[in-house]
Amino acid sequence: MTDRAPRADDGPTRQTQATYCRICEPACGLLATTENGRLVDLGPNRDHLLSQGFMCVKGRSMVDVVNDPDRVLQPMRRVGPPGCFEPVSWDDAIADIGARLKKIRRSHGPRAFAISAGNPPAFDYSAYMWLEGFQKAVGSPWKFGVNAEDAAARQLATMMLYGSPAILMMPDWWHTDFAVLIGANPFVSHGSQVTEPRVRDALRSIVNRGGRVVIVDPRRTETARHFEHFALHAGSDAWLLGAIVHVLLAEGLVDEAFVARWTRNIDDLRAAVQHLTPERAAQRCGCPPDRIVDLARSLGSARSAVVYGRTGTCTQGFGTLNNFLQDVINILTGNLDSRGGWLFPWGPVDFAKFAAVAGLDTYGKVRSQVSNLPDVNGMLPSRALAEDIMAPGGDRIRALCSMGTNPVLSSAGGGDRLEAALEHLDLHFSIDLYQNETNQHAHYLLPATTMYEREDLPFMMMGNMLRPTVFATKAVIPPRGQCRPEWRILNQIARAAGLGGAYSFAPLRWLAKIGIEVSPRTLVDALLRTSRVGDLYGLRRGGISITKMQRNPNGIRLRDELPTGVIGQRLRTADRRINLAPEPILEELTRLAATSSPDHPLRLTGMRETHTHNTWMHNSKRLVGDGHVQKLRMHPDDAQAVGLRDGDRAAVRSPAATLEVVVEVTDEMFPGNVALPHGWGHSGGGGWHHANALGGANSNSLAGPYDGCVEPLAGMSVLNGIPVTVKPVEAAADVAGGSTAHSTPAP
Ligand SMILES: Nc1nc2c(c(=O)[nH]1)N[C@H]1C(S)=C(S)[C@@H](COP(=O)(O)OP(=O)(O)OC[C@H]3O[C@@H](n4cnc5c(=O)[nH]c(N)nc54)[C@H](O)[C@@H]3O)O[C@H]1N2
Ligand SMILES: Nc1nc2c(c(=O)[nH]1)N[C@H]1C(S)=C(S)[C@@H](COP(=O)(O)OP(=O)(O)OC[C@H]3O[C@@H](n4cnc5c(=O)[nH]c(N)nc54)[C@H](O)[C@@H]3O)O[C@H]1N2
Ligand code: SF4
Ligand SMILES: [Mo]
Repeated sequence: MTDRAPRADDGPTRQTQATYCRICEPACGLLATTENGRLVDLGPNRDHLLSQGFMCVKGRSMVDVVNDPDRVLQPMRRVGPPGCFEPVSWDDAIADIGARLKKIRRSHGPRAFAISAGNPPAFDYSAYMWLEGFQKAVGSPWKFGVNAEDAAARQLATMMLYGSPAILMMPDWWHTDFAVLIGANPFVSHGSQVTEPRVRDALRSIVNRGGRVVIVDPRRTETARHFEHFALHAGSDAWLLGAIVHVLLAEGLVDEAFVARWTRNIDDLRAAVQHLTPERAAQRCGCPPDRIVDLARSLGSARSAVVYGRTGTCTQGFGTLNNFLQDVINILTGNLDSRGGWLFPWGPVDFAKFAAVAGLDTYGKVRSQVSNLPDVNGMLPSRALAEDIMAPGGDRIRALCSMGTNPVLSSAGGGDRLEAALEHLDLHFSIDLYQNETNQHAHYLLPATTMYEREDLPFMMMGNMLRPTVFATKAVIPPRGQCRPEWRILNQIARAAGLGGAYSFAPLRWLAKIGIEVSPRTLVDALLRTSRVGDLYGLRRGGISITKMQRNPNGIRLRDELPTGVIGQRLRTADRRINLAPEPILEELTRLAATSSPDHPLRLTGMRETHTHNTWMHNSKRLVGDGHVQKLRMHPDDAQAVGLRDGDRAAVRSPAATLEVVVEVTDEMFPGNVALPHGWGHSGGGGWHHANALGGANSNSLAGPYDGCVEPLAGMSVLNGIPVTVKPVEAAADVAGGSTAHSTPAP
């Protein structure tokens, strides 16, 4: 460890320890300062091999979360209406949950139980593994989560192309000559589905080498301001991407040798994009056709190029098609598996193989009961949870374990509906740091440790790095109050329910029944030590283990760049080729052609802000001050057309609901498009007081239900390109009251 010895002026127990942040994907190396066992500061770590001194304001604000007086620090049992809880001992809570789960499982079968999983536990090396184990131990097929508001479309496109939804392709930004980012804002998000804390430097390096970076976005974002901005209408990306493919094929800007060796069905693809001319696409995108042709030619002629997309193109009416076409551009131009292009990931553990062995690389293996929405990588769209709790007939969900999630605000399609449905559960226990809008409806709140109260390593992120590096941390402080790590809570409940433990593999559950509890450390250490870079328990000198990684919290560099020329080993399709024209994609292209130009005035998109993080960091005043207002961004022309000025209150109306918000008039918006940050509208009962007081509205209430609010292939929630009208509040007769915190269903 790099702990330094205390100095005289430090006071007796002031210590600094190298650790890392687990709020978002860069996993920045940080220095944590503690005083008498209390976390007092988090600062940048210049010696960390990946972040090299970078950290953001959210990372530092985690001190406020750890020490937050509003945190739940002991188990709580519901004793009245939503949000009404009293303390209970761990023993009583676990015994009661176990007994009730056992009874429900016996009377109604394992299908009466479901998991609801959120984003933060994905950053904990053990939490998701144990949740999976708990689900397997109960024997339930149902895991709901926020993947359909995030990455399911990416994963499904990857499965269609390369044979597994668990392969996560990487943009080689450190070496490319031409980068197109579509629907991503890494200067704010810090990069997603790629772990690279120096993402700004990586993108700037392209320009410094004489290359180009083009940001395709309806908003002139914080990233777009530094590079070339290509503005287009929200939801029109499939037209743009399809037209680029059209031009590449029409003008022969294709790596024929690569395409002949590794792909099939290029002629079917050619026929399917025939109608996607730059002229037709330009009409839909709202941009000049020449710009599309220029972009296609630049991509086709660059020495190396890579198209990368993220949530902006995933959470759309054509999310899977968008992702598929992005990759087709990388493939046709010879940039797949080639330096500076779109690369297969590399890490100690090959996640695609691991997922295949563990049976996790699924699509449509299970479907939600009422709406028949498919799982992707084992996860069902969160929007289906409410209706499956209320499902008519005997097969409804009666018991729920939710962990680190807040779908009342984060999920599309009706927080109100979900809140009502949650009241119908016979058993609901939540493992979280806070009482939030969702778990205020639970029967039990079980307090989890924060990231600084547990040992950890970036297990999920290890395979997403542009510069593969491993590191691990010890706990920085002991658990606050009675908080426990998620895996331990799940093991204890599984045992109380007579299931042994929360293990995916039956032999481990049997061992647990006779009192032998295998820990996450033992399991993950075994995976790492026997991996391609593992120490093989002493047989390979220089190999890794968790102990060695904890001794090197600044990182051990495994490679300086990702490998290329590995496609032969990495494709998981049956014929070891890429099908450029699978049937579902051809059907989506037909559906795209049949869409008409929208007749509503405006398209709504989402956006992220530097100082906010989904729904859960709004209780930190350092991050979100008292004066913070959630604002709808609107172009001056659009605002003027309906008589709105900066700071006015406006009614935003979608086919699903109407919200009242404050308008920010800004020419960063592409005319015809408005943007509203998500994660607001807090009403978490006695939970996070500052967040509750901040106001704002739940943007996801606009996202459905209405006809066309779900993408058909991956079940994506349409969060970008929602048809809306915006009017001054006094002109909108259907808005109730003067509060921004409530939505009214559209008549
Ligand atoms: N500060 C901050 N950072 C975060 C988060 C946060 O909440 N706050 N959340 C984290 C999480 S969970 C994730 S998944 C990542 C997400 O990482 P990103 O996807 O990089 O994050 P966003 O800022 O949502 O970027 C999406 C972009 O898509 C644009 N967009 C919207 N609609 C369209 C469209 O129709 N077409 C195109 N081309 N673009 C469109 C938006 O204007 C926005 O700029 O961020 C992570 N980082
Ligand atoms: N309109 C719109 N909606 C969106 C998005 C969008 O771009 N637009 N983005 C979507 C995306 S990408 C995501 S990832 C989701 C996020 O959706 P969710 O995961 O449902 O919500 P979060 O706000 O991340 O909050 C999760 C909860 O985790 C708790 N938590 C924090 N740390 C820990 C921990 O260490 N352990 C445990 N057990 N709990 C913890 C917090 O207290 C909080 O209550 O939102 C999605 N919703
Ligand atoms: S960028 Fe993400 S990982 Fe890095 S300090 Fe900020 S919140 Fe933490
Ligand atoms: Mo996310």
